[in-house]
Amino acid sequence: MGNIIRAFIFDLDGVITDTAEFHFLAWKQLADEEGVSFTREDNEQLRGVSRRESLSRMLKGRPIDEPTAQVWMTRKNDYYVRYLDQVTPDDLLPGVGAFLQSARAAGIKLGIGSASKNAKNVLQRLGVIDLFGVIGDGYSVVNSKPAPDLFIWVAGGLQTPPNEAVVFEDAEAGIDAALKGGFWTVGVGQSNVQAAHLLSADGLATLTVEAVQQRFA
Ligand code: B16
Ligand code: MG
Repeated sequence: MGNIIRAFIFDLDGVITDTAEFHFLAWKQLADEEGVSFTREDNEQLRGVSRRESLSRMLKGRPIDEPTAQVWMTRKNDYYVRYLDQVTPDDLLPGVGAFLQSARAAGIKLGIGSASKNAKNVLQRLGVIDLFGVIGDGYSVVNSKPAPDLFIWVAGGLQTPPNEAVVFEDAEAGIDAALKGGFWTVGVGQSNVQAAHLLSADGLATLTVEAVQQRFA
């Protein structure tokens, strides 16, 4: 008998919406103020990783004491949260609204697994927060992606084992986390990564719920 897919768990930034530009502008402001060089290319290394790990990557090995790190992260987040005021339902990535509605109509449980401590704020502004039964965010677990803990936490909340759930992720750290956790995985915009449990797609606009279910059945 094949697998029954009962739950979909979505990463937020890069899958549901694209807040990477706001993260970049906020880190860039902090970096400029502190005389640290930081480019758009550097920002690509920060996708999907926690705020603390993002700071380390921004600093590229430059030492920082922990109290200063905390102050700098608070400053970056203050800048970032100001940009979130601009987020509206129009900022859902293409195909996301229709895909979520059709998954719900098919009786699939929906969850979020985001590294961001701002995930609920963003989902609220996008107007989709009520579609998700469980929201795992930057407060939910200690070990962030690439540890599988966050997705397992969400799957537990949805009362669905990993082998009956699909994770949708754009970042390498998140794809590693999902595969390590034993989830079926859709790699969004990651056509170069290949694994037995992985389906690559440009975005939700190019997928249907049935195609995802059939791929992992
Ligand atoms: P915050 P995701 C991630 O979101 C972002 O991709 C990453 O750039 C960010 O550093 C991380 O959230 C933490 O965000 O500073 O708001 O807590 O892709 O896991 O939805
Ligand atoms: Mg992401």
